[in-house]
Amino acid sequence: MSTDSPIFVTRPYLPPLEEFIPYLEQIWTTRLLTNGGPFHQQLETALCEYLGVEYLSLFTNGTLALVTALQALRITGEVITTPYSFVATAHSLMWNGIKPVFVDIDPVTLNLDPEQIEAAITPQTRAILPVHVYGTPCDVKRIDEIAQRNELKVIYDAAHAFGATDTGGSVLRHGDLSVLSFHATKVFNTFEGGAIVCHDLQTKQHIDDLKNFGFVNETEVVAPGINGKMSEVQSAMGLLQIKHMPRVIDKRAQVDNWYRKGLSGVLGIDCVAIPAGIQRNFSYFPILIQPPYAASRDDLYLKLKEHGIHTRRYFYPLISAFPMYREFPSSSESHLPIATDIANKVLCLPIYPELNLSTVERIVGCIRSLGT
Ligand code: T4K
Repeated sequence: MSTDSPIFVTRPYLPPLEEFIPYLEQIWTTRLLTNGGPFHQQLETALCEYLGVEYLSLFTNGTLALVTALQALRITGEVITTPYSFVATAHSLMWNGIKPVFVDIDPVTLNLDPEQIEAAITPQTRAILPVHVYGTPCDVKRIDEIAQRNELKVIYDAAHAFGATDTGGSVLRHGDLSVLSFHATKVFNTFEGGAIVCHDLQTKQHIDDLKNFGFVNETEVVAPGINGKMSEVQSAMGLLQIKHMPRVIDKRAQVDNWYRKGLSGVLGIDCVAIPAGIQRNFSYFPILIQPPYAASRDDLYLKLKEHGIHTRRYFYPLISAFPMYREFPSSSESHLPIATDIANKVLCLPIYPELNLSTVERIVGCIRSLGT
């Protein structure tokens, strides 16, 4: 048993408290607490600029943003998605009465395998809901081609992809819509929070109406919308967090680099590959564990926990293995061999800006010693 204080998979970044007080003072003065107040408006503008996107609607969390994104495009029927994600991805479909159709993932990127998508399309298919897992961009070009050829919409679950870019710019520019999460555990956090990125003002206005119960003015309601609004305290936190983002991402990059160096040469431990031309956000540090490493993934997970190192098995179990999904024909393990294999091998190591070299060395030391 470890006597050191526990190390968790993440530790939310918080700017110095004194920098937040002036924002709170302003809220206390204006009494504008929510419903599209001034900080909310400023944050939408600031995020568009920071992320390099044109239109963005803030939400109170990523899950409501996903649910609303599907409603905004009036998606029904079946949607093709990945089983290798946080359960909110598929839950957003269920909340809309849509049937998820799971297809397998690519063994390198761990994202939806475009090869498998086309075979899963039926006359009921209306959209594809891929996830940029760990912030690694999907094969957007091929997904786009498949969607165009089959007249399908594409909504990217970009919960992990804040600030990630490919050679053409923000990964959020792809698809019809992209959905972000600003949860406490994310690279950029507003405690809870999320957003939908879209390409035109009309769609943004529709999304804004949907997140406000469907009101278009004081007396008219045009759709059964939800309350998905981000509050002024959350928005103020976002405005302050943006100022710290470059340093936060640099620090994360350093931790990523320490792990890659420290774990190189450990047989049976693979760091997930870095695709070329991608600017990452270092949101997670997943490793894959397999023989000849001496311990199983679950043994390593438990042993590290005994040492006070709380890793997470994101994403095990697969979404398709949860009771509300496992009866779907597309959920069978034989249909999802790669995702099943990866879910049994993956472990996400602690990564956050304040993680120092000596702690990373301790984590790496434990992994090295348990593997021999
Ligand atoms: N799509 C994808 C692909 C997602 O990954 C997510 C969320 C969503 C959609 C939905 O977005 P949101 O509706 O959440 O905005 C966490 C998060 O709750 C969840 O946001 C995230 N994905 C998922 C991957 O991870 P848990 O249950 O693993 O979190 P929890 O509470 O165990 O936190 C992990 C560790 O972080 C803790 O051991 C300690 C530390 N922690 C956590 C919190 C919340 C803190 O130090 N402070 C904190 O406030 O789900």
